[in-house]
Parts: sequence; structure tokens; C-alpha cells
Amino acid sequence: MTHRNIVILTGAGISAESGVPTFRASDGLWMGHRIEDVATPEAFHRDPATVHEFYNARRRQLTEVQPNAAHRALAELAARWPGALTLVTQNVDDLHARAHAEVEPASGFRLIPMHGELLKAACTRTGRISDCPGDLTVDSASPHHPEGRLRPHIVWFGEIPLEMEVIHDALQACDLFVAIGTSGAVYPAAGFVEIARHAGARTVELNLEPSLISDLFDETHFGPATRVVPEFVRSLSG
Ligand code: BV8
Repeated sequence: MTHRNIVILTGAGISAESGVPTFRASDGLWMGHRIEDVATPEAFHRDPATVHEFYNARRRQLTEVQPNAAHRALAELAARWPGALTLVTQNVDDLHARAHAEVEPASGFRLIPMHGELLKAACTRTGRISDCPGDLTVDSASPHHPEGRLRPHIVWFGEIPLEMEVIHDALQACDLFVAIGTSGAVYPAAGFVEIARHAGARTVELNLEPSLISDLFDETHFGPATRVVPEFVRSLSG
């Protein structure tokens, strides 16, 4: 079957081999924190300094990690894919962006960081976004409003993910949906495969092990992303 319009959804598993920790480590903690203590608006209201420090540590870690063969395989696909290729990532690291910066994407390519980006900040009064290469503190003043402060440009639990309409339209129009390195634990991303199925797309899961939603896919290929993603990309060109 030849494909035309592809939607790819990535999760923490695609960055794992770059050294970026996934969310669901065995101890249930995320870098020593409970998710509800660092990734909700309530947590930020209750203890902004702790939330800032949690994201400052993850932002600093970006300087120590590199895109891996899976990120680069998707960048090579994006450079030559003739149809629409929408890469929706749940990750807030910049590894996809860096991989695609190395290889000019074709005109049909879009990268959508649906849960925000570590290297951006949002004004607490206007919501406007600015680059954020360094640490944030409770005193970080917003460039967009005299009384505004800066918060991480991250979609926390209970907040609405970004570009949902664009994502929904791409899912309705796709004939191939590929989920890579995601546990299927978080909605609405975990529900994307069903939208694609209803639109008639072939659905493929690439993961190290079965996820919570593996049964919803037409096919699943198990293995580390740095092996199974380049293999799958090659199968597309075949
Ligand atoms: C929303 C940014 C409404 C943060 C993230 C009660 C109250 C409020 C909301 C809810 C509620 N109950 C349920 C909800 C909905 C909630 C939700 O789903 N909760 C879950 C816990 C039940 N969702 C939300 O709140 C979302 N918003 O619902 O708004 C709405 C929605 C639509 C329209 C209108 C209104 C917002 C969710 C976003 C939260 N923010 N990230 C930050 O990063 O700091 S979520 C975070 O966890 C990630 O971004 C990711 O999305 C998610 C899941 O993580 P994964 O990426 O899947 O990673 P995980 O560790 O889980 O799994 C790793 C996978 O990789 C595994 O499968 C593993 O096998 C695999 N792997 C590991 N190594 C490798 C590998 N694969 C290949 N190779 C390897 N080497």
C-alpha cells in the first residue's frame, strides 16, 4: 500500500536512548518527584520555586544530550516525503527540532510539540511565548507585561494541549498513523490512534514493549527506537 499523508506521534521512549528519562520509571517517581507535585497548575500555584527547579534541571540537561538515530531517521523521512508528514510530539525536549534543523524538511512537514517546549516560557499575564534558554525563578520578569512573571511553556495535567485542531485535521486526513515510544497513558494523545483508525488509516506502533494501547494498532514492532524507527522508515521508502 502506498501512503500519502502520515501522522507520527512520539513519546518519551524516542528520547530514552539519548539519555532523557521517561516518565514512568519503575519507582513511579519522575526524577524524584510525584507528577502531581510538579506538572499541574495547582503545583505551580502552591510551590512555584520547586516547579521552576524541576524544569530548570530538565532544561539544563538538554545541553548534555543529542538527537539519536530514531530522531535522525524521522528527519531524513521529513526531508524527502512527497506528501503531508505531521510529527506530533508529546516530548518537551528539543531533540526532534535539532534533528530536523540538520536536514531541510520538505514542504509538507510540520512539527507540533503538543505539550509545549522546555526552551520556551509563557507570560503569566498575557500567555505570550518567548525563548527561554536558561533558568527561571519566581522573580523572572515577563518581557510582555510589567506585572507578568514567566512560567515554563509546558502543558500541565489539566491544561489543554496545543494545536489540537491542527492535529485533529491531520489525523482525519492521514492514511498512515505511527506511534513511537509512548505508553498510551495520557490523553488526548493516547486517543489519536482511534481517530486515525476511524479515518481509515493503517496504524503502526513502534515501542520497546507492549503499551496500554497496543491492541488498537494494526501492527506493532518491538525493539529500541534507534533500531525499529530507522527500519520502519526504510520500509516506507521500499
Ligand atoms: C487534558 C508535559 C482536557 C509535562 C505532559 C483528571 C483531571 C484532569 C485531567 C485528567 C484527569 N484524568 C485524566 C485526565 C486527562 C489527563 C490524563 O490523561 N491523565 C492521565 C495521567 C490519566 N490529560 C490531561 O490533563 C491533558 N489535558 O486532558 O485537557 C482537554 C483535552 C483535549 C481537548 C480539550 C480539553 C494534558 C496532558 C499533558 C500533560 N503533560 N507533558 C512535562 O513534560 O513536564 S504528559 C507527559 O506524560 C508526556 O508529555 C507524555 O504525554 C505523557 C506520557 O508519557 P510518554 O511519552 O508515553 O512516556 P512514558 O514514560 O509514559 O512511556 C515511555 C514509553 O516509551 C513506554 O511505552 C516505553 O515502553 C517506551 N520506551 C522506553 N524506552 C524506549 C521506548 N520505546 C522505544 N525505544 C526505547 N529505547
